[in-house]
Amino acid sequence: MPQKPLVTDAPIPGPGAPTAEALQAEILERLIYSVGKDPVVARPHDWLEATILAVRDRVMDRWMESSRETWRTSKKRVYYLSLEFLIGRLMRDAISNIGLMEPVRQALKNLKVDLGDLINLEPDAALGNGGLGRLAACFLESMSTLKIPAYGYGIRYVHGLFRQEMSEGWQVELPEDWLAHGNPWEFERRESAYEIGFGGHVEPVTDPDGTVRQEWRPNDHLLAVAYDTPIVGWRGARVNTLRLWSAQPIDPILLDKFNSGDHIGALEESARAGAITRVLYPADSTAAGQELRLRQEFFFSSASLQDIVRRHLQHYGDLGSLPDKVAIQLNDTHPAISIAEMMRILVDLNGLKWAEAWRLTRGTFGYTNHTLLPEALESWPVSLMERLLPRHMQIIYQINADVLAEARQRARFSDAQIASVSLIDEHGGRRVRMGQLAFVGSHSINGVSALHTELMKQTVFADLHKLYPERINNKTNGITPRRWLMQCNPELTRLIGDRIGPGFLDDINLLKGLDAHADDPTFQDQFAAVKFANKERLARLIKTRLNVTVSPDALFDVQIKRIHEYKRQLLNIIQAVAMYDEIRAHPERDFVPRVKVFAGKAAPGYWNAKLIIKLINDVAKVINNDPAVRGLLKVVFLPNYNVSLAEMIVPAADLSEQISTAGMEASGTGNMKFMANGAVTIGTMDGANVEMHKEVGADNIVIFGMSAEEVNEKRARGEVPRTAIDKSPRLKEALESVASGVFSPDDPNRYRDLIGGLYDHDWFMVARDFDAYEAAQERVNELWLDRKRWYGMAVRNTARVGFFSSDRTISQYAAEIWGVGEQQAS
Ligand code: B1N
Repeated sequence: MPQKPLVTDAPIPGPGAPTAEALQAEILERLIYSVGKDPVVARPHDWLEATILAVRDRVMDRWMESSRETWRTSKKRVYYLSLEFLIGRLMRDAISNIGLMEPVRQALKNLKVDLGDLINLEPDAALGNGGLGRLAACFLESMSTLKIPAYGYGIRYVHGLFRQEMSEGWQVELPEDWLAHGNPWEFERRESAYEIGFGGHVEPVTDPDGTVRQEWRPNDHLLAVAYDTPIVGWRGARVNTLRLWSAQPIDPILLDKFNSGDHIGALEESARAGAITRVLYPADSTAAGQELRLRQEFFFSSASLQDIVRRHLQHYGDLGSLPDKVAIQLNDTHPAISIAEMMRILVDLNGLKWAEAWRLTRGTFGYTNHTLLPEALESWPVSLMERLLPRHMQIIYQINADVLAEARQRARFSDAQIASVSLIDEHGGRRVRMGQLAFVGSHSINGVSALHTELMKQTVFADLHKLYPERINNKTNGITPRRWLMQCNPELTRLIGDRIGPGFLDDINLLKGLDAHADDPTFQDQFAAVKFANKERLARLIKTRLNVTVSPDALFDVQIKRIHEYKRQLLNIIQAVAMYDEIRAHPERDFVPRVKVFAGKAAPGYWNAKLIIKLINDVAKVINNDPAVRGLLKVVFLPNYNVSLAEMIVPAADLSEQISTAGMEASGTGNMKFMANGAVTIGTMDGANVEMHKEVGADNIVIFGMSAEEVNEKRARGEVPRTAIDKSPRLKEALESVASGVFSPDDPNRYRDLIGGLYDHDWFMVARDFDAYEAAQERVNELWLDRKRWYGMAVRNTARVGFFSSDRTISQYAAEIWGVGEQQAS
């Protein structure tokens, strides 16, 4: 039976939407003339490359037109500087955004190739760790969709985030190799190469007119070479550029050394340069404290700023208009050294006066903070900075002197307040605080959810906020509905389109129209049928990957995200143990069948996180194989969580676990993806959950646990968790069974310390939130059994997700921070 065309396949405006036949010819041409393969012997990767090249061609005209238009109209440009871009696969995104899904599918079918197979063959570009990197990718797509002239600047890591495999339930890290088959999306720009220096010394030089300048004379040089990838917006609205820098040696080989027989030494410089962009640091919500990381940060900041300033000068001829034509957004502090580098470029290289340069810098930069976790706040030893970036260290001292003088004179700060706003941390070894540097050098500092922004004002930046009260603002995160609804859930998209018409594709707020259908039994049945089909698909994947059979009739209860103690996967798995005990204790009773799905990577050096993965797998093994469970509970851990796996799991979820200790998850964005796909959230009042609760209404979300304030109080009082455990027999039993080795008979003490930590201090409030969590899970069961009630909630979640579109987020950045583009109602 021919498939009804996807609603997302509305052709892009303008003449000449290509037919399947035309696309077929283009793909063939690419295969023969660019890939160099005879169709008779072409392998799947060859077809993938040919298809990407053909699609890329279809984007080229718009790309060039976008850039021409920005030049012509002298529009302000946005530069999004991020050490991470977790873009995932690009082909389906691009094809869908230019409205060619069905013709490309048909073209390939004529060539006896399956588009779905090719989509799954594309490597998943994992140039990021988690939410922060994925946010940058959603923002790029939204900026193109909203026709905002923008560049993403990042690093072209040869190896993205490690591949995760399981060895007897333990995480093992293997190198990721997304470039193994080449990258047909990118254009190498040898002409856009910049010299980057490190080390050396600073020398005062006297100009002919008598002024004295500081000149940095680095003793170590390398090149930053640009690689450009087009990022196409919805319906091809605009095509922006993701520009990634690759480090290369200035001299690829030292011939003298080579000729004298030192063949390895001759390549040393090349290897040292290459090391800078070789691997992504696998740290998530932790500061990576390595010299190489600082080198990465400076390398990429310097290359990006040189490029930005060159482009600006080329068009406008002077730097005075920088804040009017350029907005630079710092994605966390990772590119914060850019503040000092911009000052160096303006003062040392372009002869601007210090005060003027500072005004221009501040007018140009904005800084987004993504975490309050103390261990994630970046700081670098002064000694390291002096050695690697001596001129920048001088500049930082100068900035600091100015800020501290202002704090003393204008704001009459006490010594304690001075110490807290200082760019130099004097406790222990002296260190440069990158958060403080980013703050003072920016006109806007934003948090990523309402709660997080409030806490920023009260905690890390309390004194800087007093000094500059107009700077902190909130921009609640969002996700692109193209990837996270239309592409990953085409059946739901089709169903919605059939009900309320296709307008929501262009204005996600129109999803609100679904509210009126939320209690309609026919619509509920259709919604449930789509969910069921997605669950069947996930069940097949679980069977193939893990050889575990799960029933799509069960409630799919999903927690997928980085593994971290504050995200509390431990709370979830302990609850699974409690449920296991309950099922066995009551063989006569009915229970709501559940499948608990986990996925996520642990930072390689984070022992407890890795232990939690092992615990999940140990518990899974026992529960999944115990006939006494009667199939009422299954636990699965899907390895190698990445964007593509998320696209598969999210549409199949009934329940979304967003259970971080309140006050610790800055925003979360997974929560929004589940909401879009009609999962009900069980969550704490943390991060963006607070705003989800407001948008979806208290009846359509299951909230539990302590508030951020209560967590704070309990911690301040130094209250011991033991009483909470003693008061909760079910928790006690579950903890004792884990601690005593019921799930780890091969090593009964494996979890003794992990569980012991819950008795001793329980920083993350696992024990003290347990009873509330269980009660909330009980409530979920009741709701699930009332089918009408459940699907009413599910539909309302999808209907009310509009606020969490990254189009809304980006419109707010554009209007309130960057001063660009048409404004869009939020
Ligand atoms: O950024 C996301 C938020 O939705 C999450 O709540 C937040 O945890 C995440 C050091 C980080 N904060 N900090 C990081 C990443 C890498 C690294 O090296 C810190 N990631 C977040 C988007 O706002």
